[in-house]
Amino acid sequence: MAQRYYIVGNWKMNGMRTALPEARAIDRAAQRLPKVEVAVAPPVTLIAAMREAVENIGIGAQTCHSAEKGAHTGDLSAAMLRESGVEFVIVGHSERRADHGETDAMVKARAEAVQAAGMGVIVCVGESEAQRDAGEAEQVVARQLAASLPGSADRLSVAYEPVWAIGTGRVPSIEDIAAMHKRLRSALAQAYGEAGAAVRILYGGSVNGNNAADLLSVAEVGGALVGGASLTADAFVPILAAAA
Ligand code: G2H
Repeated sequence: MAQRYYIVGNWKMNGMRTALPEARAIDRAAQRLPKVEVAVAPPVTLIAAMREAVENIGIGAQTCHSAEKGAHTGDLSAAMLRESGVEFVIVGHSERRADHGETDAMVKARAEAVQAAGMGVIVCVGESEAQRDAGEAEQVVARQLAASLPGSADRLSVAYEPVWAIGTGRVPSIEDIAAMHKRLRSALAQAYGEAGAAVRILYGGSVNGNNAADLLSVAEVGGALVGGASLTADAFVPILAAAA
């Protein structure tokens, strides 16, 4: 049976209430494409309104704290996010790692907190351009993954996002993506045994309506994490159609 791709829009720090019509249009498209699992992670400020606005897509958050509660000004716990209507959380995005100093250990703790709150989690990993140029991409990403993974494969997805491909319009070659995803699959088997086979590995970094079909055709690519091209239905729906 053909696989059901998981296509996740990461809205990052974009979207006010004026973006709700885009969410509704994406939701209508998702209803027409039941073979695709569609989700969007909007800014936290939009979660409640999106919960009201959509029926056919999952709603996620872009990060969370690992603690249950406490003196962490500005942070949100996994339980708080779940109560706000979220079904999954992205952790370890390279922008969080770079802008907020999130380490592999912090990412692992956050992933475990998300799972403990009963939600799905997407753990992001990816190499820098210098690491790719030095021929170290696979080792770096495998090491990052091993240190960032939660103890359980429960409702876990992994997103491979080369840092140099994020928002740049550049993507790795199909061969490089295939090699990396194969490496990640074996790392998941090492971490979880048979349970690792159920973990979806998404590709992220400059995915758009023109390249989605090629990227999704790569072995072990189970979906996509999409930034800029998920902000409007016009840009996102062609990616969903490519996954159908
Ligand atoms: C990578 C991706 C979404 P974009 O960060 O996670 O963003 O598709 O804009 O490169």
